[in-house]
Amino acid sequence: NFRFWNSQPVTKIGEEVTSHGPIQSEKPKIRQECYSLPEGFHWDTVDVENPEQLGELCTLLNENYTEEDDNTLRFHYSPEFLLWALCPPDWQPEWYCGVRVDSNKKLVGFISAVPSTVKIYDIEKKMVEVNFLCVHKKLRSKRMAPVLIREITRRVLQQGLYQAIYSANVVLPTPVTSCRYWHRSLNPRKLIELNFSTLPRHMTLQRVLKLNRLPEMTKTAGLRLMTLADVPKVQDLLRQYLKDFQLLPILNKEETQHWFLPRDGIIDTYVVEGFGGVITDMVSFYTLSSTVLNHLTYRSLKAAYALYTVTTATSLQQLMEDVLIITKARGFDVFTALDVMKNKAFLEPLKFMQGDNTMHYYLYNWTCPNITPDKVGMVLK
Ligand code: YNC
Ligand code: MG
Repeated sequence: NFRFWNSQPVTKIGEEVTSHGPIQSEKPKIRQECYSLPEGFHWDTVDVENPEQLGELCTLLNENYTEEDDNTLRFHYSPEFLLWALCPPDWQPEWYCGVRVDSNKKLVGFISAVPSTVKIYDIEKKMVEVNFLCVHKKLRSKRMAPVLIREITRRVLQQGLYQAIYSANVVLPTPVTSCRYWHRSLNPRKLIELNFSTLPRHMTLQRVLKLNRLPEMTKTAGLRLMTLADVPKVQDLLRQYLKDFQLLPILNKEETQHWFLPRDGIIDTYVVEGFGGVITDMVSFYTLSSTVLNHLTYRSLKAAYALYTVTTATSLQQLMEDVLIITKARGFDVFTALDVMKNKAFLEPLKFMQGDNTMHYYLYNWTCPNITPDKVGMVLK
């Protein structure tokens, strides 16, 4: 197996790695023409600034991006969310690579890349983050994914970048790290009724509700939403805090603003302002809702996903508890975090439960020793 991946510059499964660096020469021959698609399909770059095309991308993802387990929940990507995820500073129009059906022009395949500077151990590299690889459900297992991956690679190489970072919940050659999802119930009754969580055999609903109860009020003085004026301070906090991890993003001002400045229903960042206006701590999360299918009571599930938390003056556990209180008050049903950075310190004390999914992180054309989750300072969307 891994017929495709074995042909790519990625670490082989089981390979012992002690060195750091690219796998392939940095001046590869770059093919001038697009890779060939099966008969009946053609390439079409998705113009995300065109609302109609962005809408088609939302539809493709909303109907095909979630791997169904039992057909009850599916992610709901809004156009605004996709603009946030797909258009950070220096985004390239050619990197939204779509596949359409010749006859009816329907969008049935997609892959994207956005620019990102990543530090891996001691080396900083300008590369891309690849995301939203999607093939329509009716076209699965036809080797369309490898064509999409080759084509986005070609388009990235053309721009003079030779590495990529990406994540998946499947095992491929070869994860640089594998992190677990943890979930904190904010609305346990609803999560149980939706089968998102199960009532432990020896527990009653009443006990679960009591166990998950949160204080009414937040404890951290000076906790408030980030504003535009906070961008330089948030950038500094992140740089100082992340530098000790083995995998981290290097963010300039524009990128810090893009990824952290609050956008309603998409990205939230709270900061702690101390005496004299110093920003001592920050915590950020993004919002991704799911549509609930075929349920009498509920139509959607609102989830928050932890991004970066930096503390210098506040206790990490207290800050995260405050965020749980805030997200609960704002109508979120669940708060999800990975076991990256220092998160392990608060997950169990704050009653997060380990989820079933693993997020494997991968590097393309880069090899380095495996990184443990507590040394990971980067969260991919
Ligand atoms: C996956 N998630 O192993 P082998 S994550 C990468 N990422 O190849 P076919 C994947 N590869 O084993 P299907 C993958 N899933 O022969 C499968 N593969 O070597 C590999 N799901 O292709 C698989 N989105 O077309 C096999 O499979 C080959 O029809 C089989 O399509 C797969 O965005 C997929 O989970 C995932 O839409 C498109 O199942 C489809 O099943 C689907 O026969 C639901 O493919 C949505 C979903 C994936 C989310 C993501 C990150 C993608 C990273 C891609 C790699 C980027 C490399 C770097 C490029 C730039 C380089 C520079 C410079
Ligand atoms: Mg296929």
